[in-house]
Amino acid sequence: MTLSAVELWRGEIELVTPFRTSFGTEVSRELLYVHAVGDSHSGWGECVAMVDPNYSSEYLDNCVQVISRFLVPLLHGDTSADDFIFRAAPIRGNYMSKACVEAALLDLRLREQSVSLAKFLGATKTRVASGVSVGIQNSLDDLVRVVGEYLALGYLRVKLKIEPGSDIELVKTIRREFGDDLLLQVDANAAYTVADAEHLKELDDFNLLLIEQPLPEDDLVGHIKLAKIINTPVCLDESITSIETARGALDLEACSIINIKPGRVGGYLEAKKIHDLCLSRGVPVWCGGMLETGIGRAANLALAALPGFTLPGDISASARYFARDITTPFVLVNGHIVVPNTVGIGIEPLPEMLVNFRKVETFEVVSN
Ligand code: NPQ
Ligand code: MG
Repeated sequence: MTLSAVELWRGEIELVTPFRTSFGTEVSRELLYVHAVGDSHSGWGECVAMVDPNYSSEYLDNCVQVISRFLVPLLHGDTSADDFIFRAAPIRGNYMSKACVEAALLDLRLREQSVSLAKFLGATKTRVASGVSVGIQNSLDDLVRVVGEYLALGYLRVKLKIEPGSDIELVKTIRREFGDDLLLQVDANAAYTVADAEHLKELDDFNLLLIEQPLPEDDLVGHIKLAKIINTPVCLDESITSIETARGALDLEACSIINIKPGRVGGYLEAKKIHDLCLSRGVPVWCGGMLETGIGRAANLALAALPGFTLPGDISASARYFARDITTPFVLVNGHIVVPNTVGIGIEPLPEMLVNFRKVETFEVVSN
């Protein structure tokens, strides 16, 4: 029951279709995995950072540095995920780096104890309702076609990426084409300012579930003002990095819904705390996505199976993003994805996929 080494693995998987958001277009997913190797088991964690610091200030090369220089040295043979998070507290920010080390350690420790991550976190569901995040398209016709294809596959909720100049018209068109019963929401990835409040108020006519992160991540005051002006519920993504920022945003009514992403808040333990806070206050939460491969997707499913996750999230089937996932692919069954219930995160990289990846670092871990 000892952690003996930590390996960092890197690679890349092409996306089935380019993904455009207000901050850029991605055609492939560059990946970083942490592999926590023990004497009897091993665990995997996926880093959600991107190559460039566009979604947030974190980026992959920096995560490799932070993990190597500051996080791996905190680990000993018997370190638990809790111990790790406690010891990592003096390292500021760097949520995505902490989260993937924590995830690998959790997977390892839960395998040693023969417990699933879902059970450990307190899951109450065996399957999770699946939504899809639709990138900005070249035309309204393309958007209608793409949304129609996802609905035909069974996705239960649609999220449209928006940006200034490409917003009200998209929502109006999708509502007209697919009707009032479609669960529909939008995500701006921080592309607006509070001066756009009256414009965003035009979304009020379309009965959206929510508008996600309309303003910059540090503009909490702007979100407070906006939330008073528009009727569409404001949901925060990038702004929420911890239980403290979550509590503050809710207390100040900057948002009424939270998108929980374990990578963005420093791990699954923090994500559970935010879930528990929101559940106690009757605030709906849903699980976001960062174009994870099967490793991150499996762990997110365990989290999204908690009782407070009452809105369909961005955990789509593997095929939404990848022709070949690093793991056995996750598939949609009647608009849902089954939560893994075997030990740890319940899945591991396929050897035939891992051969296309590079082990870039190996760190020996001292016994105690
Ligand atoms: C969001 N994700 O909710 C994000 C942001 C995002 C599923 O909409 C490569 C890697 C490209 C991660 C683009 C979804 C990405 C990415 C967007 C994350 O805001
Ligand atoms: Mg978002």
